[in-house]
Amino acid sequence: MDDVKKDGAVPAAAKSIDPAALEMLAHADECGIATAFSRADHMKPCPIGESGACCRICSMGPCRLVGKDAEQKTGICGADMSTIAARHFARQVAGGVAAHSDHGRDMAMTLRAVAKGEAAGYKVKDEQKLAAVAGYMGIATAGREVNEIALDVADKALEQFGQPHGEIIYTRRATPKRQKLWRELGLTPRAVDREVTEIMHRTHEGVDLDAENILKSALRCSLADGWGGAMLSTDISDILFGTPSPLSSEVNLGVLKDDQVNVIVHGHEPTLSAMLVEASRDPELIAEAQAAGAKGINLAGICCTSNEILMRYGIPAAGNFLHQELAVLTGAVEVMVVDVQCIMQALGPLTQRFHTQLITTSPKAKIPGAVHVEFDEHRAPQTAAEIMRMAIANYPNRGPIHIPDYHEPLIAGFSHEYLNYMQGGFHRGSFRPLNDAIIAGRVRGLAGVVGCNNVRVTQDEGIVEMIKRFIAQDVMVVVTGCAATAGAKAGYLSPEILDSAGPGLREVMEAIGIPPVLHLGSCVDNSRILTVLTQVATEGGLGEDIDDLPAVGLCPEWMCEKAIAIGTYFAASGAHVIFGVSSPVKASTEATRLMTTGWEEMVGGDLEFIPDWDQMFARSLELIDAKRAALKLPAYEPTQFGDSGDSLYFAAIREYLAAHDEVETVGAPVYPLAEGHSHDHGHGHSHDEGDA
Ligand code: BF8
Ligand code: SF4
Repeated sequence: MDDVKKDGAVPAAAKSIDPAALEMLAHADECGIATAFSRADHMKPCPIGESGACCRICSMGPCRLVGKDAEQKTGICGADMSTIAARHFARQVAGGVAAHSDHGRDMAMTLRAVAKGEAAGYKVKDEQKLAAVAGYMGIATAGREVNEIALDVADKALEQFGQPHGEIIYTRRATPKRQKLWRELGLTPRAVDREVTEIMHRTHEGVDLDAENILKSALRCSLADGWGGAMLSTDISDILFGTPSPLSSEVNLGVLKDDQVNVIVHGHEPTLSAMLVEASRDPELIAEAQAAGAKGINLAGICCTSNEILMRYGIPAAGNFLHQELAVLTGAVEVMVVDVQCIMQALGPLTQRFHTQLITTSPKAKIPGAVHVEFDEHRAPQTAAEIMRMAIANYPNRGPIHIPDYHEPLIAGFSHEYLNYMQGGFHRGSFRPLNDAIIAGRVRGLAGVVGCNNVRVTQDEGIVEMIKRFIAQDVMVVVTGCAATAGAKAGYLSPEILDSAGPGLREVMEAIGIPPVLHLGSCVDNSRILTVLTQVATEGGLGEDIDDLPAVGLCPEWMCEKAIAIGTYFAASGAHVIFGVSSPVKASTEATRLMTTGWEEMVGGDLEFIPDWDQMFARSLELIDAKRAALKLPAYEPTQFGDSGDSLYFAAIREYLAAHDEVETVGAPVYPLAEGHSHDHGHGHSHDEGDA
């Protein structure tokens, strides 16, 4: 780590903790092919921009405030360091909010097309979720057809982006205390587009020149993401593709098959990729693949598109953000289909060195070197089949392949709904068991480990270190995005990991029947964490709001603006948030103070940047334990628990499942899920009616 930070260059062995990545990087060197990892060695981050000390808002600059007295200097217009850093930060928030929310808007557009019967191949898959969302939105459901309700939900969702009056409706899902606080502080977001536009206006040259005020508007804008665009995106994806429930799959580059047509989906949206899932299982297309000499069609994912189809269909994940080039380097990928976000332009020239065909699908995201097959929800199944045929036709063009033999089993597919169900049954879902466990000290606290990969730090190291240390210390962990994939690649989402958990945590997880590290989905699904925390806060015994909870949110390897938006909305929702890598406002003591102690006083949460893993972990426990103390809960005492473990019980079930297919496991612990066992809960656990 230290070598990493000093000169920006990373020694070969410290580029990743993932052996598959190291093997592929060595292979890249042998082939003389550059990757983000090697380019980073020759591209040091600009220390002025990195720390927030560079302003390029107008053409009198760029103004760069440097030197020992940098904080006493100003730009040509007189803007000081705090304004420059805060303005840049706020624009990062706006960029992230725009990205997540535009994704959410597209989901709403798809739902609208489905409701109007214009989107062949799609339907409302989870009617219960539709009913729940209609409930949040005040839309009547009694005596109405599914598509009628769906149309109203889609239109209400679309209103959240551009409504001229009112507040974003999902802010009502926050605790009453939080809603009141936001109103008093003027932080309740009004409409997504308005908040993003307003940030762009405020941070234009010569408008908002008060760092505190700028950062306050960044808080409000971020809430339009967490409780707006992203939350809508999650909900509508659940409505269209099913609310996730646990299933098993595999992760890492070893999921690519040397004898099958490999198709990788990469990006963020589930819309087209869900159709590709269907196409990959279409007997006619499989027969065509076989006629081309392959054994079948193998679909795998990268980044959050991967998470979307892993969570709902069990499609394996080939890797996270920094695996995108490595996947192409295997030579075994016939087609890489991308939609939006986190797609490296390097894929264009890289795929041209292999037989791999890069296919862009969004009118918003084209890449030189790619073929563009535009996705249109009105003819999605045809588009998916067309793409599959391109992949099949490309199979015979394969050159030498190099697939690293690493693939880990994982369990994914957790949702707020499922956790509710696991803890109380469908008709009396609750978080009581978890709350009681936290109160008793069996579970010390909760941690969300989320976000990206970043070549400036060792790939996956910070994420995996945090997960490992947290569960050993009886802190229950939820993961999303590339952090979830990182944890999975290192084996922390596998059924066996219970043994690495502390005694209290293990006892509770065995009792509830969930693992200590829960995969909650893609990055827009961080909204699921807001929902979970809100329910834990309102369940009773742990205060009244998110800022009372012994919980912390970490983004050890953050890379993009979306991560900044997420960190900010968690802080605005009352959570303590710690990011790694480096602080984008480091150059300003005042901006740093405002986002830490300033925000803590205002909203109860804050955003800190701690690049050192040991310090990050120590600070996390300190924050968790301070909340426990404030709640007057017993101090964490690991030796008290752990004698009532159910390992024999679990071993017996595991053995049974290994020998029996198709065993219904909803309502039973997810741990012993047999290899490859997954089933479709798109209808919201309707088979559990007897549970009332
Ligand atoms: O939205 S974690 S690198 S893939 S931004 Fe991108 Fe970061 Fe990965 Fe998912 Ni999230
Ligand atoms: Fe320089 Fe001010 Fe222009 Fe920024 S807005 S570039 S600080 S003159």
